[in-house]
Amino acid sequence: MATSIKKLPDNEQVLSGNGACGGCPATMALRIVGKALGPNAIMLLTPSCSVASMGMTPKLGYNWPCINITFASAGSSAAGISNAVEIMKEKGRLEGDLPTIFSWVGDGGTYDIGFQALSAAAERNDNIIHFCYNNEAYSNTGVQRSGATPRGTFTTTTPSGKLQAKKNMALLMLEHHIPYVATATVAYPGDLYDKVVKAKNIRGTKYIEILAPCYLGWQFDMAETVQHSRMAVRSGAWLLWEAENGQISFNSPTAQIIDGKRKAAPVDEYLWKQGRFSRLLKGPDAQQRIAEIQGDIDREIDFMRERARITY
Ligand SMILES: Cc1ncc(C[n+]2csc(CCOP(=O)(O)OP(=O)(O)O)c2C)c(N)n1
Ligand code: SF4
Ligand SMILES: [Mg+2]
Repeated sequence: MATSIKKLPDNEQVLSGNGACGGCPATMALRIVGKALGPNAIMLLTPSCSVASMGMTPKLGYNWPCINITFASAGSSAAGISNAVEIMKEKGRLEGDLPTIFSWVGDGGTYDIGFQALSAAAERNDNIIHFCYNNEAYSNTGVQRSGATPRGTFTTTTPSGKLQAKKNMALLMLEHHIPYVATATVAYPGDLYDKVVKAKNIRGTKYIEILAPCYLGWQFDMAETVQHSRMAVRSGAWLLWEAENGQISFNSPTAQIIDGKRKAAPVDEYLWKQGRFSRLLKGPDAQQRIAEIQGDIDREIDFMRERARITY
């Protein structure tokens, strides 16, 4: 059973008054992450909504030392800082526990622009946590497609709906043989909290990806963030899983969908509630395109069920 939201610690690493939109899923997720990591951490950020909304020194919205870096260098910069603090500790120049070094990066920065350095850090198994908050688009620059954008989505660079399926980034990270990989989303805060606590206590590269439904890109009402997050999981469009040392397990309610104990909700309702699919749903080939999206979801569920049976 995941930790109840009522039992989460009181510490707040995300301070009130930052510049994010109301109902921002990235900020919501970061708040939970902060409760799990605590204050002894160093945060790296690449250009994104989370940078745009954090404010400026001395009025930063995040209560950690924060470093803004280029997209291409999140993996290498985090690795460098992690190695530096370990050497400082060895030399007696750092007292107390080592800080957790973590990157907080969007899907554009993770799936696309920063993938190379992240892949290299994971292959070296550098002692970092990479968080990808995945709002399925480049939101900060006006909603362009990314490798995480699902098929059929309208963005400013896919005006007739994206034609390609999204890639399975968490699985790609698992194939780097890192000790911990997990997916999460804001509608299940206890699940997210538990996964971050686990990652914090594991040495090596940890990758946690958080689905972050964004009202701007997905086109729904700001107050509905959590509802969309929950619908993504219930329809199987987002799967909750974790892998410790390569062994995949699924978390509730995805576990019941994978086991066949619960049917995934048809994707139709999930699509209809989001403006980003509206052009597709009004087109003459709507049924065929919905079927393609449902096909992507069904294939991914079948694939992950089989992939979880493989250990090495
Ligand atoms: C090398 C480089 N290319 C493009 C940009 C412009 N840029 C700033 S934020 C951003 C979007 C990032 O998308 P994502 O990582 O998904 O974060 P989100 O905006 O969705 O929070 C882009 C393309 C940049 N700063 N640097
Ligand atoms: S555009 Fe989306 S991700 Fe960006 S600050 Fe607003 S709600 Fe958050
Ligand atoms: Mg994004």
